Amino acid sequence: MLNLVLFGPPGAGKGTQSQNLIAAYGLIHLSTGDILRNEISQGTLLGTEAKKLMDEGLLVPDAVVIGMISNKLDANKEAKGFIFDGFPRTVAQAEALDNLLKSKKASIAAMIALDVDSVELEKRLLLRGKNSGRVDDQNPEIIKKRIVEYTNKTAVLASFYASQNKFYSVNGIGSIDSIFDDLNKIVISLIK
Ligand code: B4P
Repeated sequence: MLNLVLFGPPGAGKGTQSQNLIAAYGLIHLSTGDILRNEISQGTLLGTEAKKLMDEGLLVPDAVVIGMISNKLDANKEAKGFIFDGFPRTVAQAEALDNLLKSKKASIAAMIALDVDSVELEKRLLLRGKNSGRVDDQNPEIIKKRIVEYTNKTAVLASFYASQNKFYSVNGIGSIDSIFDDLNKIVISLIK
């Protein structure tokens, strides 16, 4: 089983590169952002509560996203592996993920970070906000708040996975194809 965590600040290209990795390796894509947006579009109670936080650029409570991931792992018992996109985002989520995978006799092979500076992030997210209508991508103040949430709560996960010798990083600026080539080299080295 090949389990990868794609890591990086909001707008780094995690969702974009996940699509390339799925096409290449047949992994199941678990994006907590997409799952939450799906709950919002279906008007569930969870979605209504999550929307308030997401629109403000804040993280959704750990227990909510850990429960969602646990359900998805149970629903995909035959998977060849998973790409975790936007999860874990806190140390509590990373520890919960390790425990969930351990109970299935599996583990994370690597966390791969996409390295992108905040000027480029803001530019990408505002552009997506214009095209997609995503509320959290339209306001520069909300985008800054998301980057602060990342710096305060998520960036520390690089050392969490580095301490397990599972941390890799690639330059996330450049063409989507050239970034994928760099990601792919790491994945090939992992499955050899
Ligand atoms: P997410 O949906 O995870 O969104 P993201 O971080 O903004 O996106 P990503 O990095 O995937 O960027 P993408 O490829 O789309 O989170 C949204 C919110 O959900 C969070 O703020 C939080 O409230 C909540 N949430 C989600 N997971 C959670 C968790 N685990 N715990 C708590 N709360 C959680 O790329 C962005 C843009 O850049 C796209 O338009 C793309 O086309 C463009 N792009 C990509 N690569 C490019 C390149 N190489 N060059 C130019 N543009 C590029």
